[in-house]
Amino acid sequence: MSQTKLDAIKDSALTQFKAATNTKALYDLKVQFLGKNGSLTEIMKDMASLPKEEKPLFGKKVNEVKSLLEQVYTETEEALKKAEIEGKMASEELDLTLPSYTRMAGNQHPVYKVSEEIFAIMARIGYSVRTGPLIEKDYYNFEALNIPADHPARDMQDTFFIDPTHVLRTHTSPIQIHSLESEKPPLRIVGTGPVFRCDSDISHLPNFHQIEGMCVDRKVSMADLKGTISFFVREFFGPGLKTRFRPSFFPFTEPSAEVDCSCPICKGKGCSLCKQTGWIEIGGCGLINPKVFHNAKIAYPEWQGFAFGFGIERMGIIKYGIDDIRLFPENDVRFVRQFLP
Ligand code: 2NM
Repeated sequence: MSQTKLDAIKDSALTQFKAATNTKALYDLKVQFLGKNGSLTEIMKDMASLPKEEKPLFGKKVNEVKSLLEQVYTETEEALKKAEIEGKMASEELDLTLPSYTRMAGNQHPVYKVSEEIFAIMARIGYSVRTGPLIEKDYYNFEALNIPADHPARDMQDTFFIDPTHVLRTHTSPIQIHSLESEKPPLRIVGTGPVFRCDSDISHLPNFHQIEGMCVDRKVSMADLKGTISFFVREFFGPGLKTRFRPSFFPFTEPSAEVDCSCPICKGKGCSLCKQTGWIEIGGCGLINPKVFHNAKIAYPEWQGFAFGFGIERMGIIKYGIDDIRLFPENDVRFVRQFLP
């Protein structure tokens, strides 16, 4: 009886082992026949009912079947594994000659690079950097700066309004107002960051960057302003450059001036950048209007000050000979990578 059963198990196992199509199915069969609760373990329990003299022989036979099945398992497993690997190799073709993915190195944007250069120069004469919100109350962007309600800059045509009392700041001057309100003079700061104007053509971006310096101290004159800007221009563009101040008007400064420097490209001889004039306009400046101090509750004339402003893209255009301001927001790596850190 036990012998017949053993033969049946052996035949069934061999047939099924050979029919297995993958290593997983084969392993499941191994568990089924040779495992801890498998058929062969079960049949060993039958030995208890055998006559004593038959036990050794039957035990031997079970062990023979066990060895045989283990051997057939190992061989079948090897064959299946080989077939599985070959199947994978055929279906998952890998072209080792294909160029790999490359990871491009990052690069400082020229606006960032020019900003850092300017901060470093101004830090040497005691200026530290301030930033501020991009959305400002009408008051901080215009009113506090003595820009009257009917000023053209306050028109919808020139300014992005968020709602009737909030704008995207059109200059970084509101940063100076916040500083005047929250810090105590003497002050030497540069306010910087993006600004926004409804303006877009080949030489104007709706979103560009500014840097504005402000010095507030007990006695501040136009001479201090000219000395500071001349120092800055020589440090930024190179030694030997001249600076020129032309009378102008801003509501927040009195007197006010436009700042020109001798053309750093042709050194004043005349070229296309300076339109043959030898001079190039880089920004504006002036002595802070007493009305601005009054609005910010700073005691004038005990405290006096000067301020100046530059467009960062424009500084880069002049220093590095960039011919189109629209390259700045385009973020083409071929442009950006020409300004290594
Ligand atoms: C400019 C030109 C002239 C300026 C003035 C102030 C403030 F808040 F102190 F009054 N900040 N920036 C200023 C003056 C900016 O940019 C062309």
